[in-house]
Order: sequence, then C-alpha cells, then structure tokens
Amino acid sequence: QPNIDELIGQAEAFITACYQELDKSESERERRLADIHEEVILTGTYIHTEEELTHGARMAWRHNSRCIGRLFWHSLTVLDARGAETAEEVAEALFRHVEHANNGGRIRPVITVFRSGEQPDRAIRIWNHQLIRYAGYPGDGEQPRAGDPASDEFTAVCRKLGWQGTGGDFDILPLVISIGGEEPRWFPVPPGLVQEIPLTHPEIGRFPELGLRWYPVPVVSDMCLEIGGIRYPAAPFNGWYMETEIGSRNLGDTERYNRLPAVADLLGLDRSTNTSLWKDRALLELNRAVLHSFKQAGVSIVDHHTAADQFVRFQEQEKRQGREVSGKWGWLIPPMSPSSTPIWNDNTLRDLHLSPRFMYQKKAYA
Ligand code: HEM
Ligand code: NRG
Repeated sequence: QPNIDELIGQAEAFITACYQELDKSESERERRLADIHEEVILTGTYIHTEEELTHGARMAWRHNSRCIGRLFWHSLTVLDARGAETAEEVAEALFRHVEHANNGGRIRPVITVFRSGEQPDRAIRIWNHQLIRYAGYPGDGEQPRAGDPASDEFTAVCRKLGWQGTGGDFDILPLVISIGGEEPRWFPVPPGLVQEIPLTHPEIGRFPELGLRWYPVPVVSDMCLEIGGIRYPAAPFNGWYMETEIGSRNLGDTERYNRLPAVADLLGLDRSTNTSLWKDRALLELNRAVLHSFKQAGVSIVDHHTAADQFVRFQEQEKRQGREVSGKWGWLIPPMSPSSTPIWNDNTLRDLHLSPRFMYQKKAYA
C-alpha cells in the first residue's frame, strides 16, 4: 500500500487518464481531484465512484500484457460488491458472479470487486486460484495420484478445514474465504451451478472412454486489482476459455493431467519413437475434442487462431486510439502451432507495466 503522497500521485494519474477516456470536462476532473485530495488527507484513502471502478477495471484488463483476449476489454461487466462484509456475503456474491458469467453458456466477461484492502484486519481474501477448479491428490503407497496436480497444495488446505472430496480426478473444490485474520470459512459450490462438459471428439467415437471433462468458465480469483493507487485484493474476473488452455496445458502438460500418452494410445499411435510425432498428433486431437465438446454444449470458447486474429485487431484498434499495447510475447503466443499465428512474427511487443493493472499477490495460505 503506497504512502499518502504516492497515493495522491497515482490517483491523479488515474483520474486524468480515466476522465479523458470518458470524455469528461477539465472542470469535472479538477473538482474530482480536489475532492480526492481532501478525502485522502482526512481518511488516508479515497473511494472510487462506480464509474471509476468500472472503467478502471476495464483499463486493467486492457493493460494486461499476458492476455490475448483483450479486444473485448470494453465489454467487461463490473459487479460492485464493496458492501459485502461477511464470508457468507462474499460467497453469495461469488456464486452470483459464476451464474451471471455463465449466462446459460453464452459466457459474459465479468469482474466482481470487493472492498479495498487498506486495513489488513478487515481484508477480504479468496484463497482459491480460480472459483471453479478441480482438486488434486498426490497419492501415497496405496492410492495412486488423482486430480489436478496444480491444486494439490490448496486441496490439502481444504481437507484440513474439514472439506472432503471423493479423491477422484474431477472434484470441484469449495470456495475458501477469509476476512482479516479470522479463520477462513469454506463453502461447497452448489450442485448445478457448474455445467461440466464431458469431452467428446468429432470423429473418434471412443474418445469418451478417456473420461475427460472440464468446467465452462475460468474465474481467476487470486490476483489483486490496482486502480489509482487503491488495491482490491479480492476482485475475481472471467472471460471464456481459449481451447489450448485446456487441451494443451491443463490436460496435456506432464505436470498437470498428463493425458497425451492416453490419447495417443486411443489413437493407436507409435509411442516408441519421437519421430512418429505422437505427442503432436495427440495434442491436436485433444484440442479438437475441447473445441467440439464446448461447441456441442453451447458454451463459448475461442480457438487459438481466431484469438490471435482478434488480438491483432486489438493492436490495430489501440493504435488508432494513440495507445501503445503492452504485451509479453512468451505469454501471448498460444501453446499449439504458435508459428501459424500472426503473433509469432511480432517482435515489437514490450511489457509496459501500465496501471490500472492486475497483480500477483502473496498466497492467502502458506
Ligand atoms: C491471461 C485469454 C478475458 C485478464 C490470459 C491467457 C489467455 C487469456 C489464453 C493466458 C492464460 C494462461 O496461459 O494461463 C482470454 C480470453 C478471454 C479473456 C479468451 C475472453 C474474453 C479476460 C478478462 C480479464 C482477463 C475478462 C480480466 C478482466 C487476464 C489476466 C491474465 C490473462 C490478468 C494473466 C493471468 C496470469 O498472469 O496468470 N487470458 N482472456 N482476461 N487474462 Fe485473459
Ligand atoms: N489458463 C487458466 C486460466 C487463466 C485465464 N484464462 C482466461 N481468462 N481465459 C486455465 O484454467 O486454463 N479469462 O479471464 O477468460
């Protein structure tokens, strides 16, 4: 958290940029800055208007150098949950978020913003990395490992709090919420809130034998939103998936579900040699299965070629607005056939560290 002078400086920079983008008059800007100045001197902080919160969150998305989906930054729905006080109220707002985002499959980009974190003894923290995610069980002498290895540590935390999973590959974790230094509370995700999608393949009839599935909406819930020097440690956001996130990484990575060998075996590929390119062929069919299954279920998803084209349109749109796009090449190229997308040959991308922004923060546990 910045000191008073830094806070006023950051507030000024934000209000200036925000009010200019919103076509507000010079006098409006000056009045608002005078008010903020007084409020900060009096209370040590200031409260964003709804309008500032909405536009600030949209700017933070637009500024994120790792996100390929930014063409749609202006369409972000901002839900103001700064009034939520108790863990129950937070959990209810989170379930409403998932419902509103899911929208029967026509996924809407949404962010829910909880109150700012200047008082550590009242700070709201969501312990989950994503609101919906699968548990991970490392296994032991008797039990083989199961679930998503990325969730092993958090799953152990949930079990210590009293949550019990089935020990299977696709247990949806509970929400874990803490207020200040209080013990965290956990809330099971209501059955029916998440319409999971079993993976099928457009041509391979036996694909369901792999028993793979995924959830419709990625809601990242452990990042901190910073707007004009004010930090929001609980501000979960979602868009829709790009298929490679699930097909290449979540199901394909060796340190995640590691399912390329199983897919290759189903396809009858020769795994005894690299030169059969069995990994590449398995990856391709796994990604096709993800796209096919989401489409069949009527759930929004984008393929990596379309997403890359949309990113190029975003770059052109920003150029017309006289703004430079911040980007990290290594994050923006997709984890399948990256050289077949227009981002591959873009050597102009630089990380500009713009604000408002989404930041990593210390884990709420450990
Ligand atoms: C990262 C796609 C919407 C903020 C990413 C990544 C992808 C992606 C593929 C890289 C993820 C990874 O490699 O793990 C999309 C698509 C969207 C979308 C297709 C559809 C609308 C949003 C929204 C926000 C957002 C609505 C925030 C309001 C971010 C942030 C990251 C990111 C902060 C970096 C996450 C990190 O550092 O771990 N996005 N995104 N995105 N996106 Fe988006
Ligand atoms: N790769 C992660 C999700 C990270 C964010 N991706 C998005 N964000 N598409 C995974 O679960 O695969 N979003 O806000 O849409």
